Amino acid sequence: AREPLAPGAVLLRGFARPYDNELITAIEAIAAQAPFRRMVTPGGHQMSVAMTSCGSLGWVTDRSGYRYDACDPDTGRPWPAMPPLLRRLAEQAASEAGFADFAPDACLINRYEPGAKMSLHQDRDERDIGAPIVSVSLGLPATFLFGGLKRTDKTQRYRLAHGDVVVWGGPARLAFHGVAPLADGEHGLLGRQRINLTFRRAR
Ligand code: MD3
Ligand code: FE
Repeated sequence: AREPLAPGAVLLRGFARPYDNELITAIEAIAAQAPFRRMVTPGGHQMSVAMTSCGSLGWVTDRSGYRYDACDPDTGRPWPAMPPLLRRLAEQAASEAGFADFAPDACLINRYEPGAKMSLHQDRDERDIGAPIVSVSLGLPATFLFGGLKRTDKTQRYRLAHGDVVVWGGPARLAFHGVAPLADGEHGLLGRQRINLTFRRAR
């Protein structure tokens, strides 16, 4: 079922559920090679969300700025490859939402523990803003904040639950968005955490 959230944003509720166990196994294998870490923003704040990446590029931040890089700065090695299951899921979701030839080259993996949040921001480090971003939520539910093109625009709240996939393209692509502090809870597969995958075309 396709639910439009906003112009350009399509929610596919439960789209990833049939693959949840395999997705979690794949994420564990990625994290064994490129461990989750809490990075520092250019402003010097340590993020509450722990991150890793897979694919030919990974998103990183440090005191010098935000960027996509082919190597994990913590290990010096290339990011783990994007498992075919993850790539296919992202391509299928994009296609359901009207983006026929989405070819992600980066998958950022965010891990939230209770209390972790993501402040309002835009995703604008990708070269081709015409490509959508596909997000996959696993584990504990989160309150997602979705605003407008200006930071001060009013935000709407949506609950994103285990297995939900959202495709963000068109006019939604540059909207400000964030995640409210994660409420504590226990998820049957992931325990006290939420994992979010975002598939991107970085270059
Ligand atoms: C709307 N992640 O990694 S996913 C991010 O739940 C990020 O971890 C959040 O924002 C998370 O950058 C939200 C949903 C999402 C992702 C990218 C977007 C919504 C978006 C880009 C543009 C507009
Ligand atoms: Fe974002």
